[in-house]
Amino acid sequence: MYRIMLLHCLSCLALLGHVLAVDQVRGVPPSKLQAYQSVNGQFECLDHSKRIPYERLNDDYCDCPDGSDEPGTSACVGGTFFCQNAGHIPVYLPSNRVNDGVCEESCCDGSDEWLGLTKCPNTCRQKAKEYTEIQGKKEAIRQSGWKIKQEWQKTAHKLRMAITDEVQRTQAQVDSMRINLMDKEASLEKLESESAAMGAAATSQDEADTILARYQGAIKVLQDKIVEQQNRIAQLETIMKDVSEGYNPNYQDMAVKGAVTSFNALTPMTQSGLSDQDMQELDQITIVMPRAQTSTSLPPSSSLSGFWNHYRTKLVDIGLLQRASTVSSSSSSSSSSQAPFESKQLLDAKASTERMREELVTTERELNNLKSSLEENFGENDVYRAVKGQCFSALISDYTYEVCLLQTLHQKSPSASTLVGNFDHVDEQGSLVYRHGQKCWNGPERSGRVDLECGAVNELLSVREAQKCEYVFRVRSPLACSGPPAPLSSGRDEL
Ligand code: MAN
Repeated sequence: MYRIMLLHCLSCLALLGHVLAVDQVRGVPPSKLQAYQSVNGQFECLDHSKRIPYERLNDDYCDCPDGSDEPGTSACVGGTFFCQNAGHIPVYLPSNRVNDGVCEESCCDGSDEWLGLTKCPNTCRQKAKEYTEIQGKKEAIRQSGWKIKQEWQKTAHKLRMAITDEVQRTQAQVDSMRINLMDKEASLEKLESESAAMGAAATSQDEADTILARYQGAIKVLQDKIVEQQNRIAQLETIMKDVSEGYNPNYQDMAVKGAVTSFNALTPMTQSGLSDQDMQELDQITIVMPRAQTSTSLPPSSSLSGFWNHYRTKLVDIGLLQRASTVSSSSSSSSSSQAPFESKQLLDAKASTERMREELVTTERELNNLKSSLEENFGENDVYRAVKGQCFSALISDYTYEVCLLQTLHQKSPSASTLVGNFDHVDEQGSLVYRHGQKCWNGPERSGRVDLECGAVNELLSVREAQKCEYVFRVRSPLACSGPPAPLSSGRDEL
């Protein structure tokens, strides 16, 4: 429509363009005016690609490839129009909004409709007033948010210091635990070799037990035979005694006389090989020495080995056991599969060494957690560290959503509380990323992102499910408030 009307008004447009060119070129910011001055009646496109007669500036025909000859019309595709908005904030509009019959809200001086197709009142004074009020409120919020954020930063600094101390303390603890463990392992190793030696002794003991049982059986049989023979001899002795006392020497029986003479010449019978005391000892040494499985009742290893030596000596003394070397060498292969002997002392040492190892692993894990906490991105001056665990919620549509800073996100209904995610990290934009929430039916695990904007308090503004089970939380918080704005630099287009 503008083009049709323009055809009817070409002469007045040319005139207007020429007049404006003297002091100000329409649609051009003050900072660029210099480049729009006529040089020998020519305008040089801003990309220096060509020069055109000055009258063709803003003539509603696009000459320059970069569109720079039509800053005040909609002739060039993708061009921009500078709206000065004196007294308020200048803006750039897409050039297709120029003279389109609509008063642009942002162009409060009405200069976008300069052709007069629509009458646009200058509302910049009112707009500036409203803007100042809004800015004042925003600034007040920024200030109080910033104040809180600075407090949080101080808290975060203290927390960091405390964690740093804790790292040093835990590191020292880990170092000394490592040394203690090394000592402990060395003494355990010593105990283990002692125990291995003891195990060899225990092996000899097994052999000895077997031999002992065999000999004990044999001795008992012999002992019975001896008793039987003694009884026979006693009977014969009685017979011979009767004969020697009652025979008739007058018969001159030489055989009887010779037997009686030999009987009377016999020395009295000696004792059997084993005395009663020997037999008692034999019974006593049937004690079977305890093995590993009954270790809790074992005597201390030193007394145990003493006992075994005594036991072995006794067996050797009474001739039931060969010297230890011959027994153990012949028996070592048969008992090699048995469990090694372990004293209570060794078992205790093993258990306490294992405990020390476990404690060391736990403390090392704590140390690593502390160290990685110090390396984590907790935002500007570590500020997020101070707000961990602060929770707030809002009822949005069907659910109450809860944000726990640096901890969890939940979606709650009267009947259920669904974990949207556990805190994972702070992304490059400063948003809090939560992951690994409850799995969606037929979908992924829930996850969420918390976008922050400046506010005097923590406040959940909105939640949207950007994709199924992926939620974006909009939160106001002092966390997003910045310090005072930098002073305005000179050479800006604002007035
Ligand atoms: C629940 C809510 C929704 C989600 C569906 C997925 O209804 O958690 O936000 O989209 O489950 O099944």
